[in-house]
Amino acid sequence: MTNNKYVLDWINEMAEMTRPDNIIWIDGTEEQAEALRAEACATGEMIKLNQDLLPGCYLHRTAVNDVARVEARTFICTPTKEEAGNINNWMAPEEMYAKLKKLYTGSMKGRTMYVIPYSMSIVGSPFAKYGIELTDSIYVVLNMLIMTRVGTDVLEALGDSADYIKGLHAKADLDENNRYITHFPQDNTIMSVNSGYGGNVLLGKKCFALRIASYLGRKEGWMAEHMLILGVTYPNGEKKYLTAAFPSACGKTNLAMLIPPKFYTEQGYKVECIGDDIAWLRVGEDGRLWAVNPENGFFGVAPGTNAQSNPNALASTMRDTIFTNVCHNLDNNTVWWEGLDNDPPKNALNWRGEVWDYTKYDKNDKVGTSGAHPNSRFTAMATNCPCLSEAYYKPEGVPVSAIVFGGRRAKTAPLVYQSTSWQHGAFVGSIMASETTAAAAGAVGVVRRDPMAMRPFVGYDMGEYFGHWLKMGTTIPNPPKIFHVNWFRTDADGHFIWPGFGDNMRVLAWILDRCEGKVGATMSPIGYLPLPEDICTEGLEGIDTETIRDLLSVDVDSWLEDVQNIRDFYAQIGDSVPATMHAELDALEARLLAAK
Ligand code: GTP
Ligand code: SPV
Ligand code: MN
Repeated sequence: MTNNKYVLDWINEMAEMTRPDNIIWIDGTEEQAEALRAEACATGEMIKLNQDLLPGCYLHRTAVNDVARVEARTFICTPTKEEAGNINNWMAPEEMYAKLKKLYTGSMKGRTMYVIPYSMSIVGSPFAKYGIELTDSIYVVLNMLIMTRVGTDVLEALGDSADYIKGLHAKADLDENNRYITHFPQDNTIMSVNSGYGGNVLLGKKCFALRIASYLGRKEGWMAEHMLILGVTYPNGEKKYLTAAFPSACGKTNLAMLIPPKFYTEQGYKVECIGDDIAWLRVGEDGRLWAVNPENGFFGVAPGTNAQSNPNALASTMRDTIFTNVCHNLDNNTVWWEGLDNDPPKNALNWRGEVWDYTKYDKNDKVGTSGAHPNSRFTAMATNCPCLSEAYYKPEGVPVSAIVFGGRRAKTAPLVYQSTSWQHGAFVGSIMASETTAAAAGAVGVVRRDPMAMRPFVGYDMGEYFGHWLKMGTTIPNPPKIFHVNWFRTDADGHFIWPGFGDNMRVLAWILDRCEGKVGATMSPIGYLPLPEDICTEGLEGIDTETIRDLLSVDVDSWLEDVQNIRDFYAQIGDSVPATMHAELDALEARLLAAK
């Protein structure tokens, strides 16, 4: 399929190490994909679902010990530890290569190695970057066919160049004690072994489009961020775009596809999706920041997705979708997950493939008793999404008016606030925190600092990454305004106060009005807050301006506690945290103390 010597030599080298029985090149044709689906069904790797109800849809179950990203086993292997920084796991490249070599050697004996040439963003576009993933998993091939642009045109676009990202994935024994997700930024190389779960093995996604790309972005003067991209169309036809960075399982897919409340749609407002997880951002010739979605599909959280919360996501999964670790309804050979509806299947297998008794469900032991795993996912083509924007197809992307940071905080963070400048906005991003979710292995619900929602995804030192944000600000003549939101404040009983989902439009409307200078704000120690009456509550039941006032309140004592926590976190990152960030933190503390 190619004469590219760099590609062929590397594949030979990897095949000599892993020793597959066959090597198959993935050409991007439907015929080949269909043959692979049939093969995966024959071996039990995938289950073909009811083709009348869910045409082109399949179910896959990962190993029980392999259901989420594994941050503790994810490494940035730069020549020095300083380059990877204190927040990333680091190992010297030679040492990691030696360790991996043992795990890969002979690991594909009796298996087939698939060669997947793929592009992140539109093939041939100026922002496109190419990768080749070698894998022994058909599931990975079929997911990559949805999540990225795969095929011979990628090899043609690459030509004789050595400028591509090498990715090697082997399932090996799925041994969690020998599971490694490793990145060698200097070598443009990603190596993943002993896993079969999405974020660990679809190497174009977090490994390339965030960890390697963030490293390249710093070198080349652009940014790779864990952000959705959406467009709002106004009644007069004008379009505005924003990006938002929320940690894993904190609402990016939902916000990206939101359907505004009636009050807005009746006036002619429309929201369209450009991307739900990753944005590559560059300064345009017009002096604005422009965003492209490098992906081609959605790898979305299934639980909680339903006809009310996210009808667009649900519609996206109705055809040509791969479901992973959801519940299998045996009565009609379809799928189910918690939060889909109030009608759990009575004759079903849980995400482990065991007979499932829905009456035993205990929300305090979701992993043990639920039908679908809390981090079960759907892989659906972007083009399936009813609200996909025309701008999705534009190689130059969209100009960004606002950047929104957000986390899952039961307390402290208000519904929305605005930073006072790019620099202050970058600081607001750097102090983000969120309760942990099932998207990564480990405890759930623990508040941890997650700067820019990128803690697990920065391919170099976190302090340097802050520095890159500050530096980018000086290169954008007309930068986006930066905001912070929190949909997850709870009342005394632990219930979410803000209705969220489609109603988040009410907050987006305020944000975009602020960008246009159309609405006022009050100054607080943390930044600009809306006047409660400026958040529209028309048509909202049980929420009035008083509730909004409460959602916008800034509790000085809990913020001062946060300041201490941020100081500790900055210290953990180390000396590379820019002095500007320390100065912003001191200034925040001083303003909070003055307000006490
Ligand atoms: P990743 O794919 O892991 O990066 O996740 P994501 O950021 O795209 O999160 P997603 O939109 O899939 O939402 C994750 C969970 O948060 C789901 O269970 C949603 O139902 C829930 N969620 C999303 N938006 C809201 C909201 O506005 N309010 C509340 N209460 N929950 C929300
Ligand atoms: C996330 O965890 O942020 C995801 C899913 O988007 S994964 O691809 O597993 O990283
Ligand atoms: Mn994500």
